[in-house]
Amino acid sequence: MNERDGDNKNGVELRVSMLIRKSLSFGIAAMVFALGVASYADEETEDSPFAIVSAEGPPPSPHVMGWIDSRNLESLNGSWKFLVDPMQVGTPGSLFGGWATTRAPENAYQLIEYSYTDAVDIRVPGDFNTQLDELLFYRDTVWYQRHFDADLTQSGRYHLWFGGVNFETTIYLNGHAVAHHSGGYVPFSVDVTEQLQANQNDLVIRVNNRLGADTIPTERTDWWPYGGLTRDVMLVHTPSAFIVNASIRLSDDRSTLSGNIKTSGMSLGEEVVISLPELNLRVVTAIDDSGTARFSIPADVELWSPATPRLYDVLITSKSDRIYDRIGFRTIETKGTRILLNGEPIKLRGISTHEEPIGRDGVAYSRSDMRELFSEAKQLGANFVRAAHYPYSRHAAKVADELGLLLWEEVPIYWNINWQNPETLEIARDQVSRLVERDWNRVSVVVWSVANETQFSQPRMAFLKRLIDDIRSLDSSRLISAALLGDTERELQHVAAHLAAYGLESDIPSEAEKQIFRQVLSEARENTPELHGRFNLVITDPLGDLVDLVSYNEYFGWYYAPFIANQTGVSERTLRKLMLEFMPNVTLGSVFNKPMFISEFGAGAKAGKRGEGVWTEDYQAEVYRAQIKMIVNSPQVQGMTPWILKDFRAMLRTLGGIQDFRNRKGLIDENGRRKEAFRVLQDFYASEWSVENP
Ligand code: GCB
Repeated sequence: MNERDGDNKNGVELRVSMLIRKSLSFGIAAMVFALGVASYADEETEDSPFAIVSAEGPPPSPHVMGWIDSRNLESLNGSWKFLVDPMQVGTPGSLFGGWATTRAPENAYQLIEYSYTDAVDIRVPGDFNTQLDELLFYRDTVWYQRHFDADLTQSGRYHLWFGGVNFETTIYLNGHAVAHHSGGYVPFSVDVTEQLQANQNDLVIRVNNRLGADTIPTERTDWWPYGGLTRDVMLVHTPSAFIVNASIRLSDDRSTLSGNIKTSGMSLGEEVVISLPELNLRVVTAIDDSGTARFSIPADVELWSPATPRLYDVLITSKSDRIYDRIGFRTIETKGTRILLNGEPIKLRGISTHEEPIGRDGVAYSRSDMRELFSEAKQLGANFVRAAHYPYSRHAAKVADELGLLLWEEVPIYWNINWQNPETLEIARDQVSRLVERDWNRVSVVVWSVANETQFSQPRMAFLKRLIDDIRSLDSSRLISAALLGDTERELQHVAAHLAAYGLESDIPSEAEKQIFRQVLSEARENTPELHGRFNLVITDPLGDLVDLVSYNEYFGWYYAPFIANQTGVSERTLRKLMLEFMPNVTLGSVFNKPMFISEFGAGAKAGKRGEGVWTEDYQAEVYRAQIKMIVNSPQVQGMTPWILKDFRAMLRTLGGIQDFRNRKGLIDENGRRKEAFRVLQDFYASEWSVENP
């Protein structure tokens, strides 16, 4: 035994005796727990092949490893072993010694209270909530395990690459905690060259999908917070000197291609070559002292657009490395209240989505899932998709590039965020920069959205400004937006006053209801705008100053009537009927000289339910008709993404027989059955409103 071992042993013994003494006052269970901790600590010698460096592990590489599909990869997708751990007993240091490695009893007397060998199988990628019935609502710790071999005959570096893990994870390779990451949905990688073995690598991943007041998103979301290894897992081999990531874009005047190539291990002055064979372009550049190579070259490219989704082969090579992708080029900008794609005005005929496939439960994780979902958007006549409310897998933007769909990508800063917590801000900044670094070459992506329906406050402004500044410094070639909420209380008061005035002229309300309307009007405050038959809803949220596209979520025809009914006592039926008639008299605008965008409107309908009233396809279709009239009457509005393409799972939606934990605002149901409103929107998108658009 060498001196260091001796020291360790004494240290362990001291800890054991202190823990036992402490535990006596708490009884046997506490003592067993103390021994559990101590025996785990005993394994923490550096000589042990399964030494745990720390329970949490270091952060992953700070930058996204880009161009991933062109690299030397071994997929670690497939069947993994899976353990559920609601009591956190697998956490290293616990009573059971932690589950960070695969262990089996050495003899009949050894007590080990977990086994990966006998555990259930689970598919990666994919959420765990919908793979095992009992886990649908589960929000806590789980463990994944698999073995893999690595070909260590090649020199260079090995990296574990994760497309996204929801929501907090520690990666253990051969017993070492090699990385810890918080914040789901975005890719990260870690260099594991030092920990990798040729045979039988033991990869164990702890995932916790619990969300709280300080996480992003927070606990309360109107979508399913699918947990687990929801995206691809891969072992990537690179040379020692390698290209980490690269961005390439077209200049605003559409004359020049320029970009940055970020490298690791390359020396100053080393050559990097960028080529676009179809354009006969080849640029030679060199690494600067920050390890980055930059280039800029005149180019006459065929522009990408929804009508002509032209992509080019782009190759980047160095002495030791080579990466490749298919990339398109276009410009997007705003001019006053217009949006210009490739210098031409465009209206965004959009639809919102969640990352769920058609006809199967759970998260959409494959390219074909995304192709099927986005093809349905194409069938609708859309040229734009709002990928709400979080980053999707990398496949989404690739499919959109190919199909010719413009894309809005978003981070899950949704409803109530703890704006004042610096750790929450760090998670958000990490999500934003990883999303941008992953998709900055995706021509389809034209909007980065930093938030959805967040209430005004100074801390919120500071938080979101930080994110917007981060994005602008990483990528200035796209529009920034946020789905705003407006001043809901004031707006509802105005809407109520307008409906009252309108209702007095109508046959719909009863005499008693008209009496209430008179009362509402006489009580209408001074700040109610003139009741001249039109209602101009004007967005004033100061966040509008910081974004390029002023987006607004509104639910005329769906949510507003029950609120007003509760306040006034007028029946919801009357209010809904009046509202649908009144909506064409509403104009949506903002105080900013910027394009406005309706990022949500919608109504719930159960597919196949026909007739009168809410939840019917007929009512949903009526809401769409009225919304369309309202939007056509709003000159500042340059596009929209109604809520939503497909019914989606949501814990908020409990109504049995109708919702059954699904939000029913889809234009198609979960199996792809189209509702009447699909046809209404499809007809509109084929109409004159969008005729000049590509
Ligand atoms: C919203 C939210 C969205 C919800 C939707 C609804 O405003 O942005 O996440 O799912 O309303 O259906 O209420």
